[in-house]
Amino acid sequence: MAMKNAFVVCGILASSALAHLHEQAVLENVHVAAQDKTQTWLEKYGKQNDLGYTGPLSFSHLDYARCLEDDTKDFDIAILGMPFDTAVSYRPGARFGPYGIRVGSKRQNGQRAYTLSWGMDPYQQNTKILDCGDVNMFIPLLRHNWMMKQIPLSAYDNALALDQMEVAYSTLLARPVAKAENDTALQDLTHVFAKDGKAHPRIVTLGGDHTIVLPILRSLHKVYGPIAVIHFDAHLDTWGYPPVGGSVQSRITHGSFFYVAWEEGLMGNNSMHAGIRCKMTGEYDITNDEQVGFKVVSTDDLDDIGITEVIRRIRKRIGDSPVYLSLDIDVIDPGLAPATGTPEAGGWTTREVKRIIRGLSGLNFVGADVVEVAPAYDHADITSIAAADIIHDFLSMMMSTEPPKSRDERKPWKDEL
Ligand SMILES: [Mn+2]
Repeated sequence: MAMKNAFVVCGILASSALAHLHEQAVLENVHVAAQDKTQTWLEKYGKQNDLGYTGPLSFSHLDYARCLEDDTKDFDIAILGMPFDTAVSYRPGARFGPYGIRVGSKRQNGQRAYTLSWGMDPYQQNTKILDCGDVNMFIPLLRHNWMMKQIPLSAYDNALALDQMEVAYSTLLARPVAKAENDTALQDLTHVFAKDGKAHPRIVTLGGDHTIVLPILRSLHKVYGPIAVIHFDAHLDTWGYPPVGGSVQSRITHGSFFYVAWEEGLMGNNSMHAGIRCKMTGEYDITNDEQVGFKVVSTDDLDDIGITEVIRRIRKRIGDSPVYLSLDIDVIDPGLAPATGTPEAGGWTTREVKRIIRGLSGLNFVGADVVEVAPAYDHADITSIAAADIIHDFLSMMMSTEPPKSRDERKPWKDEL
């Protein structure tokens, strides 16, 4: 035993001496390099890379461009922020949503994006994804005679804000796609549904309160005609209001925009809600909702019929229509996504929502969003991280021709003998 211990001690001494020599060599190397200044950072340490907690803020560290003013940048999928929150019924704060979701995406990047759930990496699919910044809500100060006048713009005038968002969305939709048209590497059939027969980019929008979907649907309608909607939300958002105090604009809120979209003929009659659990005035709300063109998968339906049947019902109703996916973060339980304007207890888990999204792959998506993230109510970025992760799923979903197989289907489990 004593002999054995002696060997161990010798071993430790030898390895510590080696470690010391190594450290000294590294230090001398650094010293010499600093003295002669011949080695640049690139030569010595390589490429300057952003870490999860460093670098400028763009979604998942993607290239960032102000695409609305710069038409030299092309893309297949654009990330676009809409920092609008002046049509909410309860807590404001979703104007910080695009910023919050980008913060939540900091640990995501294009170098390590493969997941076991998908069996793919959305950044390696011959598809150009670009963060196009936010719809500009710039408020100019103009000199008028001797007075400085502040011109009321979007945060003060919702009609103007809705027009800004529609113009911004339409501007990006009209850009040519980056990749060759009809490239089958991407599940991109936009040219099949577009009235002009051309491929159009797809936009993933960061909200903003849910009202932003009205100008988005107005833009999409000009390109595609009426489309179906898959709507993840705790609330119906199809409530129609009479004008308050004679103001037509006051009818357009984050709880009524689908009703207005229906009045304007922007949607087909085969849309679908998923995750509904809000309190209603009664069955009338559902009758009204069906008139607007929706059917409901409620939060509790998931327990009763299971995820596979939830996915089957949504897919069957949407069929081959071009479809827009809108996800209100309040579809997730407020325990897992507290930072939202109108939280409702007893929601789906983030994992359940992500699994349903995977099951929707292969539908003809023309655009998508995550809305109602209000970071001021967050804890440790939990909601923003969930929202950013869901958008990562959206990218994979929009590029897939069918739902990913489970890990077990891809590579059957074998018990060890
Ligand atoms: Mn909503």
